[in-house]
Amino acid sequence: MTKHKVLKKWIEECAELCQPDEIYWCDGSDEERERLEKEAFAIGEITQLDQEKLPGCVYHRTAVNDVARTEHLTFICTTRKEDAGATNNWMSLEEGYQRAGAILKGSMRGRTMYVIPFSMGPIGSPFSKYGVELSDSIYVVLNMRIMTRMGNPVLDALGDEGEFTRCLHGKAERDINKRLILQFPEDNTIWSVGSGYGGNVLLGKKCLSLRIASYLGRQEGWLAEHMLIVGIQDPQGKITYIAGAFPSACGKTNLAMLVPPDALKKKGFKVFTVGDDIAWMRVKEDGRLWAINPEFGFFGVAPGTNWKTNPTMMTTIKRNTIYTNVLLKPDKTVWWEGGDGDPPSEGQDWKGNYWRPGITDEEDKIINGANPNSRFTSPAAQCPCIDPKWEDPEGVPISAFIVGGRRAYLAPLIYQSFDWQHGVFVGATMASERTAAQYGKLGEVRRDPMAMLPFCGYNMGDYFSHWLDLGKRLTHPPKVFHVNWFRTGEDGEFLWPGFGENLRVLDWIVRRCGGDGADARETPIGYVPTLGALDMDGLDLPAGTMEKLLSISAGDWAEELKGIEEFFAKFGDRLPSEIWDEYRALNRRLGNGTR
Ligand code: OXD
Ligand code: MN
Repeated sequence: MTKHKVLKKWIEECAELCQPDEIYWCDGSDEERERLEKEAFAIGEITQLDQEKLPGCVYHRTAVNDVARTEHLTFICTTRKEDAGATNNWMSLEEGYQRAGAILKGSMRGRTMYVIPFSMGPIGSPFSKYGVELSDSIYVVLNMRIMTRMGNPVLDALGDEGEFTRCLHGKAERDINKRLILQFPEDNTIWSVGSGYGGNVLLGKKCLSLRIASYLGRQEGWLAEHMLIVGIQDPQGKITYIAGAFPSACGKTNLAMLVPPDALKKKGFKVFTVGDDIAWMRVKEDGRLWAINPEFGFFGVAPGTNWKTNPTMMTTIKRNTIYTNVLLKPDKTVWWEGGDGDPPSEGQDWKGNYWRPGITDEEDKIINGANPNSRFTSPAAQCPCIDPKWEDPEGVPISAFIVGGRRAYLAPLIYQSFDWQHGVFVGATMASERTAAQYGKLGEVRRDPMAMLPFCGYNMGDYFSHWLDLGKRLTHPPKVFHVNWFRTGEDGEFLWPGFGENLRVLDWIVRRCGGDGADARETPIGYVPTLGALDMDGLDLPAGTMEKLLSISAGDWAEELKGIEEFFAKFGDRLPSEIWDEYRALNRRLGNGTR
């Protein structure tokens, strides 16, 4: 199987702890998939869907108390607390191993431990990292086959002594009081126990590709970011790659798969998807930043995905897809709120209960058929607009970053930072307002630097320094832009139509990068398009809308600065002085003198 002594010894140790009845090495073959699916059908872990309408698709429900990432049970385990920093939960290594170990102990009795060798990134790419996940869940194996390159080729690539991230996952009792998601960056190790939900248990994704990888990236001089990667082909045929960071519920996956509006399509615009969630980026000899998507599939939120919001994804998920916690229809197909067509007249909801439209609970509240965080897991290769270079081991060159959030009034539709350092400040001050659909106070601003708040595996003050340092090595740094698709008018309605029309904004970005001098005016917060600078062919907005979308209120920004100052204070002396310089410079440009 493998001659990798360290790997074998580690597996023995984990087996000693968890006491599985059997250990099974996953080879990644199609035959294996079929066999494991059959086993999972037999024990009811997954259900086969209608193979004519949804070929290769299966259905799964997680435990009712286990439907989302549990950030309060997620810890960075480091020797020194300050290395995890103010925005992470911290535990010592000893406490982490001891507490999770006590839950894992003997927890796989009567079960099989699957050994899942996987690669984040194309096997053999200088960007890629290998991991081995041990898990007692067939659902995890089936998901990892879609989300990562998995099986024998990875063992071959690891050879006798290749470095790998040690990932141990045990479902245990799936009791929320016995659930821990632990990252040990100093040991290149992840332990996840007590959960069966994707974000907590597909350890290659958030745990490895963001928390552990961001730590490794700092040590090794590269970036692991919570970013989509999209290629925009202009009418001349030139493709410009953009990476974008957005907090959840801001349309990241939709943006990665944007469909050009007709007028721009006719001109020759095309959009290609490289990734929808994670980007790993390195500075190459040419002084540019190159990116890969380390993942192999999409683990996307189902509700709200439909033929209007994301037709590309709708096509992608018609085959070989795992549906989790959506509504199961009697004809063994699936449905979700904000999906297509009328709701079915009845079905089984995500909890497995009988469901029909309008059904209410004891408190008279409408019961959803699908959990709001229900998901699909689907192979990226099935995406109709997947970029021809998405598996290029060398990655794609990034010309621009876009960051953004939901801001009802503050931020204009688009602005460009003055330079790299200012761009890092813009990313560091990213924030999004909570919507009615989210917990917390409506309209309350959650600061989420680079959308990395729950994913940065080390002190976020050091993370800002790392960005600043990396910029010094770039002779052609990506330009940094901030977008806000969510600005509203006095009536509370969105001013900008969003979705495919966002390409008009991306086109302005591309032109700003290409040096054709797309028009902009300088404002205190950065460069903002002049009225008329966006290509509005085929889109008629009511008079005065563009003015509102691009306006900047010094008063609102003065308020914003107070929130930023409060947030930055958390980082104490780990916040780089350059970030405070940018804060003061913005304050000055807004006409508030020095603070
Ligand atoms: C995700 C997330 O699932 O960011 O991608 O939570
Ligand atoms: Mn994400």
